[in-house]
Amino acid sequence: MHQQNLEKFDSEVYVAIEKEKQRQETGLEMIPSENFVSPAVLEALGSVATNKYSEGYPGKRYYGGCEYIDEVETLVIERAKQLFGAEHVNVQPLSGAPANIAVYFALLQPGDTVLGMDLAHGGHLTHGHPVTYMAKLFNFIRYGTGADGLINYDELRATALAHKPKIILVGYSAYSRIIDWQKIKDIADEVGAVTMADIAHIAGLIAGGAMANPVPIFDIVTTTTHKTLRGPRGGMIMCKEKFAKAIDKSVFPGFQGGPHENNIAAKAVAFKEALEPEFKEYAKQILVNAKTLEEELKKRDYKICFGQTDNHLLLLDLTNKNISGQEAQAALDKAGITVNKNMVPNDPRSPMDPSGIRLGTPALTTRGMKENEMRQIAGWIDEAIINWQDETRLAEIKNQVIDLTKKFPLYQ
Ligand code: DSN
Repeated sequence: MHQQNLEKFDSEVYVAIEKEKQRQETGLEMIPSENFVSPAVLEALGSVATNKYSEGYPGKRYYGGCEYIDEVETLVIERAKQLFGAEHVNVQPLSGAPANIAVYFALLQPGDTVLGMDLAHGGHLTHGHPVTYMAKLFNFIRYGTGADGLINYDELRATALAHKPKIILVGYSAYSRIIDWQKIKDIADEVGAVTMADIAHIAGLIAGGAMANPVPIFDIVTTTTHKTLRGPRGGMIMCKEKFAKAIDKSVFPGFQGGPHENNIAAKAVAFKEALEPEFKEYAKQILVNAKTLEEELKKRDYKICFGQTDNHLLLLDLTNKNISGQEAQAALDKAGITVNKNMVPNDPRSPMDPSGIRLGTPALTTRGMKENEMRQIAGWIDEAIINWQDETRLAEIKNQVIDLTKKFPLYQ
C-alpha cells in the first residue's frame, strides 16, 4: 500500500529506493554493522506511530493521546529486559552515538576521565576520538591492543590505576575477539569506576546466546538495535536500577526531544523475533560463517587483525597484498561485494585511505547463506583483490555474485 502511494506521488524517491532495493537484493552485503530487517519490522517502521509526539516515558508524558504509544514502549522495554536480563532499559536513544553521549552526560562532569579504546584498534568514534565534541568536554584516555592483537588487561589495569577514570568503556566496532567482561569489572571495582559496555556490534550474538552477556555484570550497557540484533536503526541503554533515573533524565529532557515511536514500535517487533528459538540458530550461524571466511582467507595469506575472529567480523590488514583499503573497497564494490575500508592497529595510512577492510557475516546469514557460500565468497574476495585493476574480471565476479544472490531472495 505504502509503496503504491509513493510510486504515484514521488517517482524520484520511489525510483531511488527501488534501485537501493535492487542493490541490496543483487549484492553481497558484508559491512559487519549492516543487516536486513524483516517485513514486519519494516511495517512497524512505516506505521502511523511516526505521527505521534510523546516526550516523557510511559505513564509520564507531556502530551495527550499517548495511551497506545505507552503500550508499545512498555512492550519493547519488557522484551529487552527478557532478552538481556536488564534491570532498567531506555529505548529512546535515536542511535548508538546519542546513547553513548547520554550516558556520558548522565555520569560525568566536564573534565572527568573515561578510559576508551582507540579507533584504529577497534574502538568507536564516540569512545573518545579527538574529532568528537565529547573528547573536547571530557578527558578520554585511549587504550589499544598489544602486539599479539589482544586487549592487554594488565596494561589496561595499570592505565586505570594511573588515571582513575570515572568510566571504563569496552565494546568495540572492529575488534573481533572475546571481551572478558568479568576482568574489566574487577579492574573497575579496584579503581572505583563505572563499567560501561557498548555492545552495538555484538548485541544480536549476545541476545542469541552465542556470546557472553555483560548486562548482568556491568553498570551500563549501550547498543544499537540495527546491527546483529536485526532491528530498526536506533539505540538503547540498559543499566542497573541505581543509574535508571540519571540515564532517563539524560536521554530526555537532557539530550533528546520527542522519541521516534515508529522506530520504537519496530524495536519491539525485532525483539520479539530475537526471542524466538530461530534467532539462536541465526546467531550461531553468524559465528560459523565468520570462522569459515577466516579459514578460507587465511589459506590465501590474508592477515587477520587481532589474530582471528570470535564474533561476526574480520578486520583484514591488506599491507601484504599491496592494495589499500580504499582500493580494495572500490574493487569489491565493482564485484558486487560491499565492505568498508577500515584503519588497522598502528595504521600508518589515513582514515580515508587506510590499510584495511572490515567484513562481516550478519547480513549474509540473514539471507540464509552458510559455509559453502562463505567458501565461494572468500574466493571471490581474493580474486577481486588480486585483479583490482581488471574491470572485466570484476564484472565477471559480479555476474557470479548476482547468480548466487538469486538463490537467497530478500524482500519478495
Ligand atoms: N557505523 C557503525 C559501524 O559501522 O560499525 C558504528 O557506529
